[in-house]
Amino acid sequence: PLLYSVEDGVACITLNRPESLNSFNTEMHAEMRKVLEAVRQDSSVRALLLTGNGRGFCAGQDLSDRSVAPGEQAPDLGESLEKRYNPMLRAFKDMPFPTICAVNGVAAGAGANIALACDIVLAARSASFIQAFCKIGLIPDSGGTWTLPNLVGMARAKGLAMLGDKLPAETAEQWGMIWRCVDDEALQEEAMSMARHLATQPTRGLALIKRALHASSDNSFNEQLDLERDLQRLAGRSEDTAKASALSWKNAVPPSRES
Ligand code: LHQ
Repeated sequence: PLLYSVEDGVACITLNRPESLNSFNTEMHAEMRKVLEAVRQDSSVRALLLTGNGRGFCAGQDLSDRSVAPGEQAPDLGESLEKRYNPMLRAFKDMPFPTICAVNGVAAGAGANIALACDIVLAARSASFIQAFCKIGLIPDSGGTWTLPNLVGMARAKGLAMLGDKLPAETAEQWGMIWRCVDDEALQEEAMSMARHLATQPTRGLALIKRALHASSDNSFNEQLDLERDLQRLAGRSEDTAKASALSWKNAVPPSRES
């Protein structure tokens, strides 16, 4: 259910159940867990690119998978989040290098929020985002209740989460929910070239940027200044910064990575 490769410092994960719009079943979860562990362990990886095969990016949970589908037997969906989705979302969020998502088509339910948990989201012009949860009586999960208000503000987060309307990629870009939308045929190449570029950059510094930005929504301005002081201290002592100062700020520097 997944395709996985590593090339030029870029780990590429492709969701590969196109017949069900790459929705997550038990097997895909198990494989994703293994692949994310492999990505973390592979010190040659300096950027991660996530995309989907076929006409959709990901339709979220596979609703035909009876172990988690909402139905008569009232399965414990909290357990499904605890065991499967939450570890996956934490893994994406905490990767010590940039994560890029190329949203090739519709991203619905957990699929939308997995995409939005990546650092940089590029979407095909024909793609769309749907917080489909409300239509089946659920709340946005996979980090959506944190990510959405952070990205688009509370008014739009509530509208998206409570109406469940399809948001076209172009509107998502206008709202600042994603980085950019690009022509469908250019998506994979642009996403790959961005991932390759990021993989050549000072990876440790990029990981520290992520940490600081993620912490910002929980911190006051003063707390954030303290965090910037601490992280900048680490950044300033890194090999990359030392090399950059020795050469010139404009020169490309070989990146180092935290394990
Ligand atoms: C699917 C799915 C799908 C299986 C399309 N499953 N087959 C977490 C923890 C625990 C439990 C519950 O949930 C969660 C998180 C969640 O993600 S909840 C939200 C789950 N996702 C949804 O509610 C989205 C359901 N899908 C849709 O609303 C539509 O398929 C969208 C709007 C995504 C796309 O619509 P269309 O472009 O019109 O395509 P389609 O509906 O015709 O789907 C194509 C095929 O994919 C179709 O199969 P078929 O054999 O008829 O061609 C669908 O049955 C299948 N499919 N989503 N989630």
